[in-house]
Amino acid sequence: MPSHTLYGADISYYTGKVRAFLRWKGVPFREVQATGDIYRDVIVPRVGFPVIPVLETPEGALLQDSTDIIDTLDHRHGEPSVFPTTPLQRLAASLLELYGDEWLLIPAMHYRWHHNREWALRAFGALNAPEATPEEQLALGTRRAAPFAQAAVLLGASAPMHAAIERSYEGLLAELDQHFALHPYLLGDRPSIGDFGLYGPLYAHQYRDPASGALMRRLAPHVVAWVERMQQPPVPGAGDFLPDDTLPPTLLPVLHRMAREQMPVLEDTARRLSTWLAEHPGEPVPRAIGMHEYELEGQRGERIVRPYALWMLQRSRDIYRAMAPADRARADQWLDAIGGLAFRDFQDPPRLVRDGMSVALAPA
Ligand SMILES: N[C@@H](CCC(=O)N[C@@H](CS)C(=O)NCC(=O)O)C(=O)O
Repeated sequence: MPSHTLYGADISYYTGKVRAFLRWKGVPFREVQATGDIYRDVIVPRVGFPVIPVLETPEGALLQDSTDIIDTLDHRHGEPSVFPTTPLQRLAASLLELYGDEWLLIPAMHYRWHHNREWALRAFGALNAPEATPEEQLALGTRRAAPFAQAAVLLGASAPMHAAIERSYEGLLAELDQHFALHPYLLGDRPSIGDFGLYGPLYAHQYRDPASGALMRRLAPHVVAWVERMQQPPVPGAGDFLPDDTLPPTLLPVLHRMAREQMPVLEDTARRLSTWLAEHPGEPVPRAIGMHEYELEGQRGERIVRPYALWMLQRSRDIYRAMAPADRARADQWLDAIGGLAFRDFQDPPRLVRDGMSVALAPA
């Protein structure tokens, strides 16, 4: 079968997500490290802005955004799919993708830039200029990584929030460790889109970055084993989700955490985007529309308002809204058990499409 090309990097969150998916799905691909030359010659001219991962199909088409890449290839390459077909599992997997993609950015960026900084600067330099000396790489990495290091704070990891972020992350590790002691993947013996969403941060930052990896090995050996299973699936394409649309009880604390931490931010993001759209008719939506408060472990911080997250949420809301009444009743019971009332009653903004790293109004 002709090969795909994945432009990405070992240190990149969303490249990790896509790479693990391609391996599990058995899609042939080669990976090209996104060096400075690749950004200049391939990514920026063909995508229009600097970003990874980017996937080139054997036909020469470029796909950008881990979510679109996985949606497209999962569909194109057929069964077995990473999207459960039963309603509750499908919804839970989608919510966990959203949690991994958008919320775990906070601990992932915090640990990288506040506990692994020099290592990360060198890694950025080595990626950009593989042939340069270590000193040149450190200097280059320091320049190239500046926006990413600053993003940690913009995403919510200002100094007064550090302790809360670490409490929350260690709590999550403990919950996931209990879960993975009993199940190989989130929903049984097969990885779902939720696993790939969580894997981005938990592999590319929290397992690979040295200080974070040591923490994970100390606190959560079963999470480490899951990361390693995801990294090199023992048998690609094998395994099933739990029967009868079962959600393992050990997943409830994780979903409860998601509902508690991320859902209020999504609600406020929707309110702010609706206001912003009314005040800026016809204008392109920026990646961030101001700042808002958020709360973690009882501590209040500030972060940028990210409309993109609402496009991800819309996918979960579509699954919920399409449910038959009996399934919806089961889903509501389950959402009540995880504190998910805000999701049930979510005040959806106008319908959105993805527009690069932001969103646009869906065509009427
Ligand atoms: N939602 C996108 C996010 C891609 C993304 O943020 N990639 C990072 C590297 S892991 C990047 O290139 N960021 C550039 C930027 O934020 O300007 C996806 O799922 O692919």
